[in-house]
Amino acid sequence: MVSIKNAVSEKMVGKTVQVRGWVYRTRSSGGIAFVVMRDSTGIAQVTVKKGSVPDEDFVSATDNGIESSAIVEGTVAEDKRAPGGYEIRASRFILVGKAEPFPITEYQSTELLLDLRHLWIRSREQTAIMRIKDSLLRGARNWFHENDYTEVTPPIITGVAAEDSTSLFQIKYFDRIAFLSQSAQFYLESLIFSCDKVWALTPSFRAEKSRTPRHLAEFWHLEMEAAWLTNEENMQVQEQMVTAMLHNVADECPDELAMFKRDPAALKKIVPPFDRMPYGEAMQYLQGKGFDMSWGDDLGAVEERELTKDRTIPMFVVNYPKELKPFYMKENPDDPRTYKNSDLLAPEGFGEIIGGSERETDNELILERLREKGEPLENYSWYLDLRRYGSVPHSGFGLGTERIVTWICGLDHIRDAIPFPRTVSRVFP
Ligand code: NSS
Repeated sequence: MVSIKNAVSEKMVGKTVQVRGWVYRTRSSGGIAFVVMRDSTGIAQVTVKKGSVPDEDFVSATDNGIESSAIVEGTVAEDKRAPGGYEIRASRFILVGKAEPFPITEYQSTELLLDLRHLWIRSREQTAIMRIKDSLLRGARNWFHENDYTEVTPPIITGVAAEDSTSLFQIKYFDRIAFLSQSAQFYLESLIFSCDKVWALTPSFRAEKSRTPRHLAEFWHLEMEAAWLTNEENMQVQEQMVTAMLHNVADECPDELAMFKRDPAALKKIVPPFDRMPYGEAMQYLQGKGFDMSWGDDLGAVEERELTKDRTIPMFVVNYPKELKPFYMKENPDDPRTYKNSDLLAPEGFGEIIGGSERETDNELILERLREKGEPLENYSWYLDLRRYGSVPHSGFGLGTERIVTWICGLDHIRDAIPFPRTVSRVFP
Protein backbone atom coordinates (compact mmCIF):
# COMPACT_ATOMS: atom_id res chain seq x y z
CA MET A 1 0.00 0.00 0.00
CA VAL A 2 1.50 3.34 -1.03
CA SER A 3 0.23 6.88 -1.43
CA ILE A 4 -0.69 7.92 -4.96
CA LYS A 5 2.10 10.50 -5.03
CA ASN A 6 4.67 7.82 -4.16
CA ALA A 7 3.13 5.25 -6.52
CA VAL A 8 3.44 7.25 -9.74
CA SER A 9 7.12 8.03 -9.62
CA GLU A 10 10.31 7.03 -11.40
CA LYS A 11 11.49 4.75 -8.60
CA MET A 12 8.29 2.68 -8.70
CA VAL A 13 8.38 1.85 -12.42
CA GLY A 14 7.96 -1.93 -12.89
CA LYS A 15 6.87 -2.42 -9.27
CA THR A 16 3.52 -3.74 -8.12
CA VAL A 17 1.63 -1.33 -5.88
CA GLN A 18 -1.68 -1.10 -4.10
CA VAL A 19 -3.34 2.31 -3.79
CA ARG A 20 -6.60 3.32 -2.13
CA GLY A 21 -8.58 6.39 -3.05
CA TRP A 22 -11.52 7.97 -4.81
CA VAL A 23 -12.46 8.17 -8.49
CA TYR A 24 -11.59 11.59 -9.90
CA ARG A 25 -12.83 10.89 -13.42
CA THR A 26 -13.42 7.88 -15.65
CA ARG A 27 -13.25 7.44 -19.39
CA SER A 28 -13.66 4.12 -21.15
CA SER A 29 -13.70 2.93 -24.70
CA GLY A 30 -14.16 -0.68 -25.77
CA GLY A 31 -12.05 -2.97 -23.68
CA ILE A 32 -10.12 -0.32 -21.78
CA ALA A 33 -10.96 2.08 -18.96
CA PHE A 34 -8.87 5.05 -17.82
CA VAL A 35 -9.75 5.83 -14.23
CA VAL A 36 -8.04 8.80 -12.62
CA MET A 37 -7.87 8.14 -8.89
CA ARG A 38 -7.09 10.64 -6.15
CA ASP A 39 -6.04 10.45 -2.55
CA SER A 40 -4.83 13.21 -0.25
CA THR A 41 -1.42 13.23 -1.96
CA GLY A 42 -2.36 13.57 -5.61
CA ILE A 43 -3.90 11.94 -8.66
CA ALA A 44 -2.87 8.99 -10.84
CA GLN A 45 -4.20 7.42 -14.00
CA VAL A 46 -5.16 3.78 -13.63
CA THR A 47 -5.50 1.81 -16.86
CA VAL A 48 -7.85 -1.14 -16.56
CA LYS A 49 -7.89 -3.59 -19.48
CA LYS A 50 -10.59 -6.17 -20.02
CA GLY A 51 -8.98 -9.56 -19.52
CA SER A 52 -6.16 -8.18 -17.33
CA VAL A 53 -8.49 -7.99 -14.32
CA PRO A 54 -11.33 -10.25 -13.08
CA ASP A 55 -14.55 -9.55 -15.01
CA GLU A 56 -16.33 -7.92 -12.07
CA ASP A 57 -13.34 -5.57 -11.61
CA PHE A 58 -13.66 -4.42 -15.19
CA VAL A 59 -17.34 -3.66 -14.62
CA SER A 60 -16.36 -1.68 -11.50
CA ALA A 61 -13.79 0.31 -13.46
CA THR A 62 -16.24 1.30 -16.18
CA ASP A 63 -19.39 1.75 -14.11
CA ASN A 64 -18.50 3.63 -10.91
CA GLY A 65 -19.14 7.40 -10.78
CA ILE A 66 -17.05 10.29 -9.52
CA GLU A 67 -16.04 9.98 -5.84
CA SER A 68 -16.58 6.23 -5.64
CA SER A 69 -13.93 4.71 -3.38
CA ALA A 70 -11.77 1.88 -4.65
CA ILE A 71 -8.68 -0.22 -4.02
CA VAL A 72 -6.39 -0.69 -6.99
CA GLU A 73 -3.55 -3.13 -7.50
CA GLY A 74 -1.24 -2.87 -10.47
CA THR A 75 2.15 -2.23 -11.99
CA VAL A 76 3.61 1.24 -12.38
CA ALA A 77 4.66 2.17 -15.91
CA GLU A 78 5.88 5.24 -17.69
CA ASP A 79 3.32 6.77 -20.03
CA LYS A 80 3.78 10.19 -21.56
CA ARG A 81 0.01 10.63 -22.04
CA ALA A 82 -0.86 10.11 -18.36
CA PRO A 83 -1.03 13.14 -16.05
CA GLY A 84 2.41 13.32 -14.41
CA GLY A 85 3.94 10.90 -16.93
CA TYR A 86 3.28 7.60 -15.07
CA GLU A 87 0.28 5.32 -14.77
CA ILE A 88 -0.80 2.22 -12.88
CA ARG A 89 -1.71 -0.77 -15.07
CA ALA A 90 -4.33 -2.54 -12.98
CA SER A 91 -4.45 -6.21 -12.05
CA ARG A 92 -7.33 -5.54 -9.61
CA PHE A 93 -9.93 -2.75 -9.36
CA ILE A 94 -12.06 -3.31 -6.27
CA LEU A 95 -14.97 -0.92 -5.75
CA VAL A 96 -15.47 -0.22 -2.03
CA GLY A 97 -18.13 2.50 -1.89
CA LYS A 98 -20.00 3.20 -5.11
CA ALA A 99 -20.97 6.89 -5.26
CA GLU A 100 -24.36 8.21 -6.25
CA PRO A 101 -24.21 10.91 -8.96
CA PHE A 102 -21.98 13.58 -7.40
CA PRO A 103 -23.83 16.88 -6.88
CA ILE A 104 -20.79 19.03 -7.76
CA THR A 105 -19.98 19.33 -11.44
CA GLU A 106 -17.51 21.59 -13.17
CA TYR A 107 -19.04 25.07 -13.01
CA GLN A 108 -20.93 25.78 -9.80
CA SER A 109 -21.94 28.94 -8.01
CA THR A 110 -20.02 30.01 -4.91
CA GLU A 111 -23.23 29.64 -2.87
CA LEU A 112 -23.78 26.04 -3.98
CA LEU A 113 -20.17 25.16 -3.22
CA LEU A 114 -20.65 26.62 0.27
CA ASP A 115 -23.89 24.65 0.74
CA LEU A 116 -21.99 21.51 -0.30
CA ARG A 117 -18.86 22.41 1.63
CA HIS A 118 -18.68 18.95 3.24
CA LEU A 119 -18.19 17.52 -0.26
CA TRP A 120 -16.34 20.47 -1.84
CA ILE A 121 -13.50 20.13 0.69
CA ARG A 122 -12.50 17.00 -1.27
CA SER A 123 -11.41 19.22 -4.17
CA ARG A 124 -7.71 19.28 -4.95
CA GLU A 125 -7.48 23.01 -4.21
CA GLN A 126 -9.16 22.67 -0.81
CA THR A 127 -6.97 19.68 0.03
CA ALA A 128 -3.84 21.65 -0.84
CA ILE A 129 -4.98 24.58 1.32
CA MET A 130 -5.49 22.28 4.30
CA ARG A 131 -2.03 20.75 3.86
CA ILE A 132 -0.45 24.19 3.57
CA LYS A 133 -2.19 25.28 6.76
CA ASP A 134 -1.05 22.11 8.54
CA SER A 135 2.53 22.76 7.46
CA LEU A 136 2.49 26.45 8.44
CA LEU A 137 1.19 25.50 11.88
CA ARG A 138 3.85 22.81 12.29
CA GLY A 139 6.50 25.42 11.44
CA ALA A 140 5.20 27.62 14.26
CA ARG A 141 4.81 24.74 16.71
CA ASN A 142 8.40 23.58 16.05
CA TRP A 143 9.70 27.12 16.48
CA PHE A 144 7.94 27.52 19.82
CA HIS A 145 9.22 24.16 21.02
CA GLU A 146 12.81 24.93 19.98
CA ASN A 147 12.59 28.26 21.78
CA ASP A 148 11.32 26.87 25.11
CA TYR A 149 7.72 28.05 24.90
CA THR A 150 5.08 25.98 26.70
CA GLU A 151 1.89 25.18 24.79
CA VAL A 152 -1.08 25.89 27.06
CA THR A 153 -4.83 25.36 26.85
CA PRO A 154 -6.85 28.48 27.75
CA PRO A 155 -10.66 28.46 28.03
CA ILE A 156 -13.01 29.23 25.15
CA ILE A 157 -15.96 30.16 27.38
CA THR A 158 -15.20 33.38 29.18
CA GLY A 159 -16.70 36.27 31.11
CA VAL A 160 -14.69 39.14 29.63
CA ALA A 161 -14.30 41.04 26.39
CA ALA A 162 -10.68 40.57 25.39
CA GLU A 163 -10.80 42.87 22.37
CA ASP A 164 -14.04 44.68 21.75
CA SER A 165 -17.32 44.28 23.61
CA THR A 166 -19.38 45.08 20.51
CA SER A 167 -18.30 41.90 18.72
CA LEU A 168 -18.92 39.38 21.51
CA PHE A 169 -20.93 36.22 20.96
CA GLN A 170 -23.13 35.74 23.99
CA ILE A 171 -24.07 32.26 25.17
CA LYS A 172 -26.43 30.93 27.80
CA TYR A 173 -24.20 29.51 30.50
CA PHE A 174 -26.34 27.58 32.99
CA ASP A 175 -28.37 30.36 34.64
CA ARG A 176 -26.32 33.32 33.49
CA ILE A 177 -24.60 34.64 30.38
CA ALA A 178 -21.05 34.11 29.19
CA PHE A 179 -19.14 34.83 25.98
CA LEU A 180 -17.14 32.96 23.39
CA SER A 181 -13.48 33.95 23.56
CA GLN A 182 -12.21 36.67 21.22
CA SER A 183 -8.62 36.09 22.25
CA ALA A 184 -6.81 33.97 24.84
CA GLN A 185 -4.56 36.91 25.68
CA PHE A 186 -5.66 37.55 29.27
CA TYR A 187 -5.33 33.87 30.15
CA LEU A 188 -1.92 33.69 28.48
CA GLU A 189 -0.90 36.78 30.48
CA SER A 190 -1.88 34.86 33.64
CA LEU A 191 0.11 31.81 32.60
CA ILE A 192 3.45 33.61 32.07
CA PHE A 193 3.83 33.82 35.85
CA SER A 194 4.23 30.06 35.98
CA CYS A 195 5.55 29.13 32.55
CA ASP A 196 7.42 32.33 31.49
CA LYS A 197 6.82 31.90 27.76
CA VAL A 198 3.54 30.40 26.54
CA TRP A 199 1.60 29.91 23.35
CA ALA A 200 -1.79 28.51 22.34
CA LEU A 201 -3.81 27.73 19.23
CA THR A 202 -7.51 28.22 19.92
CA PRO A 203 -10.64 29.20 18.06
CA SER A 204 -11.52 32.86 18.53
CA PHE A 205 -14.93 34.33 17.84
CA ARG A 206 -15.91 37.78 16.57
CA ALA A 207 -19.50 38.74 15.91
CA GLU A 208 -18.46 41.20 13.23
CA LYS A 209 -21.45 42.24 11.17
CA SER A 210 -19.35 43.55 8.32
CA ARG A 211 -19.05 41.15 5.40
CA THR A 212 -15.46 41.45 4.30
CA PRO A 213 -13.18 39.04 2.48
CA ARG A 214 -10.85 38.95 5.50
CA HIS A 215 -13.18 38.45 8.47
CA LEU A 216 -14.59 35.21 9.81
CA ALA A 217 -16.93 34.85 12.79
CA GLU A 218 -14.74 31.95 13.97
CA PHE A 219 -11.01 31.79 13.25
CA TRP A 220 -8.01 29.88 14.58
CA HIS A 221 -5.90 32.19 16.67
CA LEU A 222 -2.22 31.47 17.27
CA GLU A 223 -1.20 33.52 20.29
CA MET A 224 1.88 33.89 22.43
CA GLU A 225 2.80 35.78 25.58
CA ALA A 226 6.15 36.09 27.33
CA ALA A 227 7.39 37.59 30.59
CA TRP A 228 10.19 40.18 30.44
CA LEU A 229 9.67 40.68 26.70
CA THR A 230 9.78 44.24 25.32
CA ASN A 231 7.75 45.39 22.33
CA GLU A 232 10.86 45.29 20.12
CA GLU A 233 11.63 41.72 21.26
CA ASN A 234 7.99 40.84 20.64
CA MET A 235 8.45 41.87 17.00
CA GLN A 236 11.62 39.79 16.79
CA VAL A 237 9.65 36.74 17.97
CA GLN A 238 7.00 37.45 15.32
CA GLU A 239 9.44 37.77 12.44
CA GLN A 240 11.33 34.64 13.49
CA MET A 241 8.18 32.58 14.01
CA VAL A 242 6.59 33.72 10.74
CA THR A 243 9.86 32.97 8.91
CA ALA A 244 9.90 29.47 10.46
CA MET A 245 6.32 28.92 9.24
CA LEU A 246 7.14 30.08 5.70
CA HIS A 247 10.34 28.04 5.45
CA ASN A 248 8.60 24.94 6.75
CA VAL A 249 5.82 25.14 4.17
CA ALA A 250 8.41 25.82 1.44
CA ASP A 251 10.20 22.59 2.43
CA GLU A 252 7.15 20.41 2.99
CA CYS A 253 4.66 21.55 0.36
CA PRO A 254 6.32 22.52 -2.95
CA ASP A 255 3.60 20.76 -5.01
CA GLU A 256 0.72 22.29 -3.08
CA LEU A 257 2.33 25.76 -3.29
CA ALA A 258 2.76 25.34 -7.05
CA MET A 259 -1.03 24.96 -7.35
CA PHE A 260 -1.27 28.57 -6.12
CA LYS A 261 1.71 29.77 -8.20
CA ARG A 262 3.70 30.33 -5.00
CA ASP A 263 7.44 29.79 -5.43
CA PRO A 264 9.02 27.98 -2.43
CA ALA A 265 12.42 29.55 -3.24
CA ALA A 266 10.91 33.03 -2.89
CA LEU A 267 9.46 32.07 0.52
CA LYS A 268 12.93 30.89 1.57
CA LYS A 269 14.27 34.37 0.77
CA ILE A 270 12.03 35.91 3.43
CA VAL A 271 14.21 36.33 6.52
CA PRO A 272 14.26 38.75 9.48
CA PRO A 273 14.41 41.64 10.07
CA PHE A 274 11.17 42.93 8.56
CA ASP A 275 10.76 46.69 8.05
CA ARG A 276 9.23 48.69 10.91
CA MET A 277 7.22 51.76 9.87
CA PRO A 278 5.75 54.05 12.53
CA TYR A 279 2.03 54.76 12.13
CA GLY A 280 2.79 58.48 11.57
CA GLU A 281 5.06 57.63 8.65
CA ALA A 282 2.49 55.24 7.18
CA MET A 283 -0.05 58.07 7.37
CA GLN A 284 2.30 60.46 5.51
CA TYR A 285 3.00 57.80 2.89
CA LEU A 286 -0.72 57.30 2.30
CA GLN A 287 -1.37 61.04 2.16
CA GLY A 288 1.40 61.26 -0.45
CA LYS A 289 -0.51 58.63 -2.46
CA GLY A 290 -3.61 60.84 -2.43
CA PHE A 291 -5.44 59.26 0.53
CA ASP A 292 -7.63 61.80 2.32
CA MET A 293 -6.63 60.84 5.86
CA SER A 294 -5.26 62.38 9.00
CA TRP A 295 -3.68 61.35 12.29
CA GLY A 296 -6.03 59.11 14.26
CA ASP A 297 -7.68 57.47 11.24
CA ASP A 298 -7.51 53.69 11.21
CA LEU A 299 -5.73 51.67 8.57
CA GLY A 300 -8.27 49.37 6.93
CA ALA A 301 -7.94 46.84 4.14
CA VAL A 302 -7.61 49.52 1.45
CA GLU A 303 -4.87 51.44 3.25
CA GLU A 304 -2.98 48.25 4.14
CA ARG A 305 -3.16 47.17 0.50
CA GLU A 306 -1.56 50.44 -0.59
CA LEU A 307 1.19 50.09 2.00
CA THR A 308 2.06 46.51 1.04
CA LYS A 309 1.14 45.99 -2.60
CA ASP A 310 4.67 46.45 -3.94
CA ARG A 311 6.38 44.52 -1.14
CA THR A 312 7.42 40.88 -1.12
CA ILE A 313 8.33 40.70 2.57
CA PRO A 314 5.98 41.36 5.52
CA MET A 315 6.29 44.73 7.32
CA PHE A 316 5.40 46.05 10.75
CA VAL A 317 3.41 49.21 11.32
CA VAL A 318 4.27 50.33 14.85
CA ASN A 319 3.00 52.77 17.50
CA TYR A 320 -0.65 53.29 16.61
CA PRO A 321 -2.63 56.15 18.18
CA LYS A 322 -4.23 55.02 21.44
CA GLU A 323 -7.79 55.68 20.28
CA LEU A 324 -7.44 52.93 17.66
CA LYS A 325 -6.38 50.13 19.99
CA PRO A 326 -7.61 48.27 23.11
CA PHE A 327 -7.03 49.33 26.71
CA TYR A 328 -4.36 46.81 27.64
CA MET A 329 -1.45 48.20 25.60
CA LYS A 330 1.53 50.02 27.10
CA GLU A 331 1.92 53.72 26.47
CA ASN A 332 4.85 54.66 24.24
CA PRO A 333 7.08 56.93 26.37
CA ASP A 334 8.60 58.48 23.21
CA ASP A 335 5.18 59.63 22.00
CA PRO A 336 2.44 59.31 24.65
CA ARG A 337 -0.27 59.73 22.01
CA THR A 338 0.64 56.18 20.92
CA TYR A 339 1.08 52.66 22.25
CA LYS A 340 4.08 50.29 22.16
CA ASN A 341 2.38 48.01 19.68
CA SER A 342 2.67 46.63 16.18
CA ASP A 343 0.57 45.13 13.41
CA LEU A 344 2.37 42.79 11.05
CA LEU A 345 1.17 43.25 7.47
CA ALA A 346 1.58 40.55 4.83
CA PRO A 347 3.01 41.78 1.51
CA GLU A 348 1.45 41.81 -1.99
CA GLY A 349 -1.49 43.86 -0.72
CA PHE A 350 -2.78 41.28 1.79
CA GLY A 351 -2.40 43.32 4.98
CA GLU A 352 -2.74 42.52 8.66
CA ILE A 353 -1.93 39.01 9.85
CA ILE A 354 -0.73 39.75 13.42
CA GLY A 355 -1.61 42.22 16.15
CA GLY A 356 0.76 42.50 19.11
CA SER A 357 1.89 44.82 21.89
CA GLU A 358 3.72 45.30 25.12
CA ARG A 359 1.13 45.19 27.92
CA GLU A 360 0.24 47.95 30.37
CA THR A 361 1.33 47.06 33.92
CA ASP A 362 -0.03 50.17 35.70
CA ASN A 363 -3.44 49.30 37.20
CA GLU A 364 -4.42 52.96 37.58
CA LEU A 365 -4.01 53.52 33.85
CA ILE A 366 -5.89 50.29 33.06
CA LEU A 367 -8.78 51.27 35.35
CA GLU A 368 -8.96 54.72 33.81
CA ARG A 369 -9.18 53.27 30.30
CA LEU A 370 -11.79 50.66 31.31
CA ARG A 371 -13.92 53.36 32.94
CA GLU A 372 -13.67 55.48 29.79
CA LYS A 373 -14.97 52.53 27.75
CA GLY A 374 -17.74 51.88 30.27
CA GLU A 375 -16.58 48.29 30.91
CA PRO A 376 -17.87 46.49 34.05
CA LEU A 377 -14.78 46.72 36.28
CA GLU A 378 -15.65 43.68 38.41
CA ASN A 379 -15.10 41.39 35.39
CA TYR A 380 -11.49 42.54 35.21
CA SER A 381 -10.57 42.25 38.89
CA TRP A 382 -8.64 39.02 38.27
CA TYR A 383 -6.78 40.67 35.39
CA LEU A 384 -5.74 43.52 37.68
CA ASP A 385 -4.49 40.96 40.23
CA LEU A 386 -1.78 39.99 37.75
CA ARG A 387 -0.32 43.48 38.23
CA ARG A 388 -0.66 43.27 42.03
CA TYR A 389 1.34 40.12 42.64
CA GLY A 390 4.82 40.22 41.16
CA SER A 391 4.09 42.20 38.00
CA VAL A 392 6.67 42.04 35.21
CA PRO A 393 7.04 43.77 31.85
CA HIS A 394 5.57 41.48 29.21
CA SER A 395 4.39 41.34 25.61
CA GLY A 396 2.56 39.06 23.22
CA PHE A 397 0.69 38.80 19.96
CA GLY A 398 -2.02 36.98 18.03
CA LEU A 399 -1.75 35.66 14.48
CA GLY A 400 -4.85 34.90 12.43
CA THR A 401 -4.09 31.48 10.98
CA GLU A 402 -6.53 31.91 8.10
CA ARG A 403 -5.05 35.32 7.29
CA ILE A 404 -1.58 33.88 6.67
CA VAL A 405 -3.07 31.02 4.63
CA THR A 406 -5.05 33.55 2.56
CA TRP A 407 -1.82 35.37 1.76
CA ILE A 408 0.29 32.28 1.01
CA CYS A 409 -2.38 30.76 -1.25
CA GLY A 410 -3.31 34.12 -2.79
CA LEU A 411 -7.01 33.53 -2.00
CA ASP A 412 -9.69 36.09 -2.87
CA HIS A 413 -11.64 35.34 0.29
CA ILE A 414 -10.63 34.15 3.76
CA ARG A 415 -13.51 31.62 3.84
CA ASP A 416 -11.44 29.33 1.62
CA ALA A 417 -8.70 29.21 4.26
CA ILE A 418 -10.90 27.19 6.65
CA PRO A 419 -12.82 24.00 5.83
CA PHE A 420 -16.13 25.06 7.41
CA PRO A 421 -16.28 28.88 7.35
CA ARG A 422 -18.50 30.64 9.85
CA THR A 423 -19.66 33.99 8.48
CA VAL A 424 -22.55 36.35 9.11
CA SER A 425 -24.75 34.36 6.77
CA ARG A 426 -23.50 30.82 7.32
CA VAL A 427 -23.37 28.15 10.04
CA PHE A 428 -24.28 25.27 7.73
CA PRO A 429 -22.89 22.69 7.05
O1 NSS B 1 -7.75 41.65 17.41
S1 NSS B 1 -6.35 41.32 17.11
O2 NSS B 1 -5.68 42.26 16.26
N1 NSS B 1 -5.51 41.16 18.44
C1 NSS B 1 -5.87 40.36 19.47
O3 NSS B 1 -6.86 39.66 19.48
C2 NSS B 1 -4.86 40.26 20.60
N2 NSS B 1 -5.60 40.05 21.86
C3 NSS B 1 -3.92 39.14 20.32
C4 NSS B 1 -2.84 39.00 21.38
O4 NSS B 1 -2.09 39.93 21.54
N3 NSS B 1 -2.77 37.87 22.04
O5 NSS B 1 -6.39 39.91 16.40
C5 NSS B 1 -5.16 39.27 16.12
C6 NSS B 1 -5.17 38.71 14.74
C7 NSS B 1 -5.37 39.74 13.64
O6 NSS B 1 -4.13 40.34 13.30
C8 NSS B 1 -5.93 38.90 12.52
O7 NSS B 1 -4.89 38.23 11.85
C9 NSS B 1 -6.74 37.87 13.27
O8 NSS B 1 -6.28 37.82 14.59
N4 NSS B 1 -8.17 38.21 13.25
C10 NSS B 1 -9.08 37.64 12.45
N5 NSS B 1 -8.97 36.69 11.51
C11 NSS B 1 -10.10 36.31 10.86
N6 NSS B 1 -11.32 36.82 11.11
C12 NSS B 1 -11.48 37.78 12.06
N7 NSS B 1 -12.70 38.26 12.31
C13 NSS B 1 -10.33 38.23 12.78
N8 NSS B 1 -10.13 39.14 13.76
C14 NSS B 1 -8.82 39.10 14.03
